[in-house]
Amino acid sequence: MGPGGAEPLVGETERAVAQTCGASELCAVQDTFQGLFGGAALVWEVKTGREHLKKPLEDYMALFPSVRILRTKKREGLIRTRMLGASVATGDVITFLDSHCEANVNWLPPLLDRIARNRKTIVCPMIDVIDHDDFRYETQAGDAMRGAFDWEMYYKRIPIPPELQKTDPSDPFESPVMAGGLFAVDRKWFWELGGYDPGLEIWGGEQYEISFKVWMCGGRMEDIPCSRVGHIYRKYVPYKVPAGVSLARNLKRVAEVWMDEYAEYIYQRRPEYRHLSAGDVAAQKKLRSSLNCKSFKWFMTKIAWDLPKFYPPVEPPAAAWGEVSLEGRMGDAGSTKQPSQACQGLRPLRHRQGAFHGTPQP
Ligand SMILES: [Mn+2]
Repeated sequence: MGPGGAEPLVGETERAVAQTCGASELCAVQDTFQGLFGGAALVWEVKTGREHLKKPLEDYMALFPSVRILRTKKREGLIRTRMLGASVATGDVITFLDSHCEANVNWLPPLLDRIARNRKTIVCPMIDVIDHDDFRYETQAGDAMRGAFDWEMYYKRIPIPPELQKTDPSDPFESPVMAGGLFAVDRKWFWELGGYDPGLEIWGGEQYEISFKVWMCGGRMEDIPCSRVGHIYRKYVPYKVPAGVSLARNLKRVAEVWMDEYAEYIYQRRPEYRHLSAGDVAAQKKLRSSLNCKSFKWFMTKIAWDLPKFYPPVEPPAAAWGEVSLEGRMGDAGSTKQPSQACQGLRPLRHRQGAFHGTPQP
């Protein structure tokens, strides 16, 4: 595993981003930040008009000899940019973070521990909320919840069902899909899984792709309550998406490669996806077959079995609707116990106060 010394380094580099960009522009840095243990790399996409990401950044990073700055030659989007960072990584474990994160105290060892026990486990830290406007830090509503999606492929969070609840709420728990792009993975396992689908453009759908893939192809995924990373949920997306690129295309790629007959449930809700071109997915399908991956039905039956209770693929008839107390459940989850003393050394970075209001953005 990577040296523990990498942890403060990553914290510093993230703070460096804040310093470099100035408080008001921290969230304007879209480019992907990669923490690579046994060294760290910052991967920057080509940008114009962001002078603070040029020489000032190079000068600051010179203070951290193990950090390499890579720059893409053209706009690649976060997915291929992450792959570039991963391709130069040499450590046993790769950790991906967004560029607008602040790692909390002792966030790394609880992740590495789970990978050391089972190298095919992808692990996600708990994502805390850093407010877009004043940087205050707090847990998400409900804190520990499972990652899920509805059948338009919007990311959702659902309560941990009693069957999967641990006696100690600080214990890792299984999650069907990750929230975004904050995770650690055994480097070789990441590449055995083919990394991300390089045909995905800019942003969107990649968290489903990697999640379905790891579950269906012999691995597993966990959220780790003792590992906490703050993330700025932005109010707006501070970059432009090139013409002709759409989230729909990415989602259709993921559906076509991984979701089997369940893709139909998406097309029923989003008919415009049905005839959209997803590009060439032959290589991805071949990967799926060469890894001998299980079916999406298996995923829905064994891993995300609780998801249809909240987001049924086939809407129940009107008689079965009514007040199905999702709100009540959310309220219950809002009072979720905090991680116990088992999370040694875990302290909030800053005083937690106030409530988060805002529309989460990538
Ligand atoms: Mn983000």
